[in-house]
Amino acid sequence: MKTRISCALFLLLFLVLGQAACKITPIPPEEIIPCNTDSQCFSDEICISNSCELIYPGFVGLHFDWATIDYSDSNGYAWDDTLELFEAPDPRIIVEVDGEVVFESLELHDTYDPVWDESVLLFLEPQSQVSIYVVDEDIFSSEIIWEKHFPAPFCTDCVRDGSFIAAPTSTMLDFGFGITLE
Ligand SMILES: [Ca+2]
Ligand SMILES: [Ca+2]
Repeated sequence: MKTRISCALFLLLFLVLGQAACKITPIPPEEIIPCNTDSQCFSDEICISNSCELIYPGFVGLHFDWATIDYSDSNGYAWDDTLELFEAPDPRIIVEVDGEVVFESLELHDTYDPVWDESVLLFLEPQSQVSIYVVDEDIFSSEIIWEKHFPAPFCTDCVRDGSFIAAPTSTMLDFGFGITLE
């Protein structure tokens, strides 16, 4: 009989203390900040399934469609001389991440309106530095038609929009170039 009372008291004490302990240290619910658009997230985040997620580290796809190149280089001369047979450039795209070449497109020959239709998938960290070049490949060297060095984190606005608008330069008149989050 005495044992039963002791057990009952112990059980009661356990329940009371347990409840008290639960009240003292409640488990906080996981904080979820819902979103409907990217603008509700921080600049390095994107809204996915109503949740703000960090963009990097992550995969980004670059798609190079086409370009329109001016008839002359930055000095006003033809891209190639008679040694190359044709004056039009021989454009190729090169992508570097942290100074290392990670992608080279096909070299197209003698065209001011190249169409590459090529893609590359990059795994980028928040601090990754990306550079993109369009070069005219010559027999012994190459010359830069267009270049852009993106500060880290890589083009978060482009990733959100799924596009990149290249400002025209004197040598590169237009550039059809897409950026997508993969
Ligand atoms: Ca050249
Ligand atoms: Ca040429």
